[in-house]
Amino acid sequence: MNIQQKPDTLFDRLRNVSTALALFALALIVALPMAASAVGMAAVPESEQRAFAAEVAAAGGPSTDSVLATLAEARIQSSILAAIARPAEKKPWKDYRPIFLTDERVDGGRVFYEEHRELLDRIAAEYGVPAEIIVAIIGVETRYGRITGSYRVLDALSTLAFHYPPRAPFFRSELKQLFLLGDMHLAYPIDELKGSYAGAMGWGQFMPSSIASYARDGDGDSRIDLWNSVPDIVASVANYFSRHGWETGAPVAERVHPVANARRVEPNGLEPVYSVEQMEIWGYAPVSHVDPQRASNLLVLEADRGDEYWLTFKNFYVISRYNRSPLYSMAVWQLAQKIAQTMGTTMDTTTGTATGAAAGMAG
Ligand SMILES: [Ca+2]
Repeated sequence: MNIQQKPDTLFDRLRNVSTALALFALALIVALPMAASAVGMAAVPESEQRAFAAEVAAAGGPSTDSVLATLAEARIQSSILAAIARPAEKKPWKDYRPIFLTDERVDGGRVFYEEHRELLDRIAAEYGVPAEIIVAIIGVETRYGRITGSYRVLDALSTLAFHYPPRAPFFRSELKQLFLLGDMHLAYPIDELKGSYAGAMGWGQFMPSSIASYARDGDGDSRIDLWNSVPDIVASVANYFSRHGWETGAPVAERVHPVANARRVEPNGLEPVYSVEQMEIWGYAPVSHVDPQRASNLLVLEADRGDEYWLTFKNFYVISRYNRSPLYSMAVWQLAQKIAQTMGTTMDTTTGTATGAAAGMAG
């Protein structure tokens, strides 16, 4: 759910979309008659809209006619197609890190944490996910709720579902889920919802499918409001991590200084598939002690002073379920550590949890 990206799998999928396909989609939209843009979804064959609407109705959503009426309000936005066609960030870590690890964002996290301390510590204990990880996610996604997206979600999802062939099935599914969510899961009527150009919503930038699967009612009013209820937002992010397998008290990542003739590790990726013991044999001994049997993987970051080598573990992988970029995961984790530091707690890198008198964490 990066800067303005969606939660879950989207970012990774986006980065894999070829520019050629994206430009093809853009060409299609540009080729549409002006009138089509002006009147919304008119350029989509009526049969396709009707089939979609009938599918939503059959799945227990609003009636076919109601869905069609809402779709008629959707506006195709060439700016959405342009945004999604933009090549995914290929910045090296040394240029990516400064975007998120700013004093302003760290201080914003401290303010947010202090303001909602009781809630955050309670939710952290309940879900077994460190409070500063939850705070960091909200900070990276939306600057603590300040930038939640200015696109109409209906426009975003309709545009991408019906006019972006490379990812149409995914966005069609998300649009369908949006209609199925209903009033209990959305703070506003569908045609008034605002979000990212990819349709991600609220302080944690949840896609409709993530709201359906992971959103939680944190304040007990039997509704889920990811725009206005901080308890709902915090509980939902914590639940997202918990449900994706966050290991309470387990490490996230650990620096390594490889030996000169360290073996190349390939493939390497986000999934922890090599034991720490194996990595040590290959020339990557962690700086601090880690259980030799713990599963890990190697991450190499292009930093200011040359390459940085890291062993990453299951919890690093879990962060990446929010956004498939390893840079994203590292930024969230380091921001979380900095926030913990400013709170007078220290996020122990060997346990992945905050410790200290002020932490108040049960996780
Ligand atoms: Ca609620």
